[in-house]
Amino acid sequence: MFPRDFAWGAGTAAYQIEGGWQADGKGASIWDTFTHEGGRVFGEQNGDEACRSYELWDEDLKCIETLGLTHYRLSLSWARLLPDGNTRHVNQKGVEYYNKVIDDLLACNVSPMVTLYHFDLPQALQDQGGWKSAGTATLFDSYAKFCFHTFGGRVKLWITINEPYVCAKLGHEDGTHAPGLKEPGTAAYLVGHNMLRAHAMAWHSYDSLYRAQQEGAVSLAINSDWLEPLNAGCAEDIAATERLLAFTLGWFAWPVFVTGDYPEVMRSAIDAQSEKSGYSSRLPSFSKDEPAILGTADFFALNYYTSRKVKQGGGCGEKLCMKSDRDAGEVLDPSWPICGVSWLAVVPQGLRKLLKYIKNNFNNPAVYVTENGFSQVGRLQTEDVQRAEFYKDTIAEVAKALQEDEVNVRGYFAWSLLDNFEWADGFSVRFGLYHVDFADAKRKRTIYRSGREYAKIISKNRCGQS
Ligand code: GBH
Repeated sequence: MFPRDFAWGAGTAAYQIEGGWQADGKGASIWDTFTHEGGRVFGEQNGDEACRSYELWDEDLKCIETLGLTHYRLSLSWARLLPDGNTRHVNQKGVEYYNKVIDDLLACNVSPMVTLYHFDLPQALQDQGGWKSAGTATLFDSYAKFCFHTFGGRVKLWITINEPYVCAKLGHEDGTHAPGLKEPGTAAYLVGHNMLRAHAMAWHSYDSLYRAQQEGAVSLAINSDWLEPLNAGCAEDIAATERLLAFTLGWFAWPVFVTGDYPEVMRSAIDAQSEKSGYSSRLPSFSKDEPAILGTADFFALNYYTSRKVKQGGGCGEKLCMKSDRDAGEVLDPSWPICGVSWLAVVPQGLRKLLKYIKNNFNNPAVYVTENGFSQVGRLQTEDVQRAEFYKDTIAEVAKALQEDEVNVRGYFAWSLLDNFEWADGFSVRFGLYHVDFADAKRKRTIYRSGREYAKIISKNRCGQS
C-alpha cells in the first residue's frame, strides 16, 4: 500500500505544548505578550504551562513510541534559543533541551522534522517592527543558520516557517492571533512578503553552507483548504475559486514553485482595488538584488484540514481589506459534517483532490502532508470513534493519491500528538492523539481511541511490507 520509507508522523508546536515560558532564560515571544494582554483567548487562557513538555519531554517520547511513529514534527522556540532574537546571546539551556529531544528521538529510531518558526516571534523583534519590518527576514536567516549549524547534523527535514498565511492574515489582518494587529488590506501582504524573503534566505543559506555536509531538505509549510466552485457551471464562481486559491495556496506556493512571483490574478485583483481607493499597489514586489524565491523548496509541505465551496462576492464595504481584494465567498456544503471547532468541515476526499492539484500545478513535487487532524470540543470522549474513522478515511485518500493519481506523497503527519494550547481557542479545542489532563500537575497523557487506530494503521503499513 504505502512505500516502505513512507514517513508516519505526528506534529506539535513549541508554544502549544512546552510551557516553561520563562524557564532557564527563555525570552518572551509575541504569544506570551498576546495571551497576557487579556481579552484575546478563550477563558483568558495562555501557554505559560501548556502540556509542560519542557519538563515532561520523556512523557511525550513515550507517546511517540507507543504510536510507533517513524517521524516526529516539532518546532523550536526562537526565543528559548535566542532570547533577544539575535545570535549575540545564545541560551545554552534551550540548546540543551532541543539537543536532548533530538538525541532521544534518534535513539528510538524516530526522525525529527523540525520547524524553525511556528507563530512565536521573539517579542524583542516585534518591538523592532516584527514581520512588517524587512530586517526581520535577515534576523530569521541568522537564526536559521544557527539552527542548521547546531542541530543540522542530526535533523534531515526542516520547515522554515509554518503557515505564513495564518501569521499574515490572522496576526495582521484579523488580529485574532499574535501580534493582534488589525490593519486590513495592507499589513498582511507586507508580512507575507517578508516571510517569503526570510524563507528564501534561509533556504539559500542551507543550500550554500550546509546541504553538502548535512544532506537534508528544507521547505516551508503551506496551509490550504481544498476549494471548488459552488456552482460548477457558473463562470463567476469558477473565477472566484481560482482567485481564492491564488490568495491562499498560490500566495506562497506560486512564488516558490512556479514563477518566483505572486500569482497574476492575485496581483491584478489587489491592484484593481488599490486603484479604486487611490492607493498604490499594496502587494510588494521581489527585488532582483535579493536571493531568488523560485526553487526554494526541496519538497512540498502541506497542512490540510478542510474544504470550501466558493462563490463570487464578499467584501467589507468601502474600506480596504483582503476580503474585498479576493471578492470570493466561502460556503459549506451541507453534506460535510462539522466536528468540533466551527471551521473544520470534515472532507477527507478534499485532501486527495488537493494533492492531485499540487502535483499538476507545482511540478510534481515530493509532498509531505505536514498537518491534518480533527478536533473535539465540549465533553471529553477518549473513545473518539468519529476521529478514529476520520484518520482511517483520510489515510485511505492519501493511499488513492499515491496509487491512482501517482502523487509523490512521502509522508503523513497527524495533528497533533497531544491536546494542547489551541491558539485563540485556548484549551477548549482538543486535537490530540493523546488527551492531556490540564487540571493535573503531571499533565497525565492518555491515548484516545483515534491514537490506537493511528498506531494500528502505522503498524499494518510498516509490517505488511515485503
Ligand atoms: C494549524 O493551522 C496550525 O498550524 C496549528 O498550530 C493548529 O493547532 C492547527 O491548525 C489546528 O487549528 O477561525 O474562521 O478564522 C490550520 C490552518 C487556518 C485553520 C485558519 C483555522 C481559521 C479559520 N488554520 N483557520 S477562522
